[in-house]
Amino acid sequence: MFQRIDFDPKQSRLAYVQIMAKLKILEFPDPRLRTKATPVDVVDDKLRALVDDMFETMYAASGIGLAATQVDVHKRLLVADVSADNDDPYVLINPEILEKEGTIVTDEGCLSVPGFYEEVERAEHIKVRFLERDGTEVKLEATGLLAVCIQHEVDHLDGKLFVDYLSEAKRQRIRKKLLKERRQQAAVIA
Ligand code: GNR
Ligand code: NI
Repeated sequence: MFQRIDFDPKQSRLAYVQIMAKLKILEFPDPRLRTKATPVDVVDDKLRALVDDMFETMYAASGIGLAATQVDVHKRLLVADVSADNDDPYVLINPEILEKEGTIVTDEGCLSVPGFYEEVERAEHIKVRFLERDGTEVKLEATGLLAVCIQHEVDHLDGKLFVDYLSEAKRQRIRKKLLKERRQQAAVIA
């Protein structure tokens, strides 16, 4: 997102500064959430601007993670911050989960499935390899909520949602409720 700040008559061109922007989050059952994201090939300023917008969007929605898929950008990139004070941000570009160990059951929610929380079983410890926001490759051992969050976000990049782990009946109930809410919201706006 860019905002025009200045006009330089000598150079006869516009000057811009970058400003952050909150992005729209896709909601289940939007078919775009089923897209498999493709790897990021260059980590440049344009990608870092997207990362900043994703953090702004995630913090504004009080989420602990956000995958690019959720903001309709189908690149392999996610942000996360599971800290209480929103002061421990992680950027994972082209994440690959190398190892999984143990199991943990968490009451999961998703910004793309607003208002629904259900138990999901995941690995409790993971080892993940990714590029950081400066493009350097790192490996991270994550445990507990951070490990759960990264697995939830990598699922998004593969077009998968936490509701896919629930029974067909539960998933349909959630789908119907969300569609009904959206119809009612549309009626209020009209
Ligand atoms: O904000 C979120 N909370 C959460 C809680 C338990 C397990 C996973 C998550 S991720 C979710 C944000 C989100 O939808 N990320 O894709
Ligand atoms: Ni989610």
